[in-house]
Amino acid sequence: MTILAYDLGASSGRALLGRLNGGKIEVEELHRFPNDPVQAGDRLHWDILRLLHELKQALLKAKHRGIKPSSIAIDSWAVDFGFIGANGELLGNPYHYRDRHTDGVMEQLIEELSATEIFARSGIQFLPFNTIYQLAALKRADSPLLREAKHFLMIPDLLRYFLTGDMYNEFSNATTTQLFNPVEGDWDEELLRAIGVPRELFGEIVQPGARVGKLRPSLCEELGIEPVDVYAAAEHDTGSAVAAVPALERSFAYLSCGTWSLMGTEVGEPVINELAQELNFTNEGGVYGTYRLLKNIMGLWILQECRRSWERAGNSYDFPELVKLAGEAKPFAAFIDPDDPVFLHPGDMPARITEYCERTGQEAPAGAGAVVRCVLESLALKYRYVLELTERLSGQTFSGLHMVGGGIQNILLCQWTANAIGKPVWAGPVEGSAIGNMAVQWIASGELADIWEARKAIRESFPVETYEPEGHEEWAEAYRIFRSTTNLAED
Ligand code: LFR
Repeated sequence: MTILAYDLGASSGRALLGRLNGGKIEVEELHRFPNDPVQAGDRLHWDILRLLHELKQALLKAKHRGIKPSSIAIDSWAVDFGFIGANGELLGNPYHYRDRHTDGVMEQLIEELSATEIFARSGIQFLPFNTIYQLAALKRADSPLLREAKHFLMIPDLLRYFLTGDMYNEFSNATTTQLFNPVEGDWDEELLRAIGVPRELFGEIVQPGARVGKLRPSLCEELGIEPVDVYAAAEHDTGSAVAAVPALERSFAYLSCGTWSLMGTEVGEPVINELAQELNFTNEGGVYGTYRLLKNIMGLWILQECRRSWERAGNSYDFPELVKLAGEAKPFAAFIDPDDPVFLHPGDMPARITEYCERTGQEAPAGAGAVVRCVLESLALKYRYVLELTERLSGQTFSGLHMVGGGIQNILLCQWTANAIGKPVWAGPVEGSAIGNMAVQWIASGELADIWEARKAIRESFPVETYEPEGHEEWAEAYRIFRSTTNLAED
């Protein structure tokens, strides 16, 4: 039996086929496609109908190969959404979370409600693009979308609705809105009241593993295929990625490495206290009652944007080339804090790195190799910082770090992370989110017993590369300089 997982990232999407064979998982890429946001006028949008088109292309490819998946699930990046109107149709095109319409809104809402109140109700870290601030921004701008909206659906909810005709809000993604109250286990009416968005827009919350419909008859007819069961996965890609961490021990640290770097640990209960708020950690809902106590780190986004800038200037590099140039550049020449707000929005990243270095009294890196080296070393050092915070907040000590996701193909980053944290890195699997998505489908259909059996199967099915730390002294010294130039507080 073959299952199908759709995993949509902020820069590309893919459809993977999965099979379970004597406890071993086999995956195969069926379809891969770019996910290019579109600037239209003043707003940055997701091309949601193009994404739906690509989901259908995957179904057609399966059909042409004579494959009928027994189930399907979708995961994607978090926080973004669309509205459905009274006639059941999508209103407008979903905005991209990096759009500037939320500028300043988080600060205003904190002023009105207090950070303590928002954090106590949601347990979610303060990121300016969280759904709560996007909705508040729409309300403040008196958006016609909000006036006409009847249903709020997050990106995978929306695509799933297009596929099945049924509307549900999936739990892991719902938590990222910062409007879900994990203590009450439902949408938070006070926060919704505070932003002036009607509670009625928000639907029933379903858990990862719930069966949430079948491909709708009109779609089956259009594509000439049979109906297939659709499940909710952990529809937040990070939730699926952490489900796929091949850990043997119950307490482990992970880094889900893609456009974003998400670092933290899995916990049984949300950690909502003063320290978590002060360190700006989040408690995102996960699979089977777990939460992810983690922190967002800007991640490979900065390099993706550098690459686009160089391309616009007529210099095209691919990633392996950039990593090679970085390996040849001078070590520890300049540092940035990847989480400085100047790196959040799309734009000329090399110029922003230069400005950052000038602002902090450093010589700016010159040339692609030096820039990439600066970014990768800074990321590795920021990982050490956040790992230390994770240990402090969770009261645990980790013997190493699990890395999953596309970013682990960058072996320099994996090695430098091991060097920076002074502990081994275990890297794999690359397709973490898609595999975690599949694991939940197999658990739902009874083919795997639970998440621990799934993690064991993942461990036995995919290569996990170990990186042992090297260069202890130099990295310890670099960390000291990184902390003082980037002004990161002492623990
Ligand atoms: C990673 C991710 C992060 C979320 C960010 C924005 O792909 O889902 O977890 O904070 O994208 O949605």
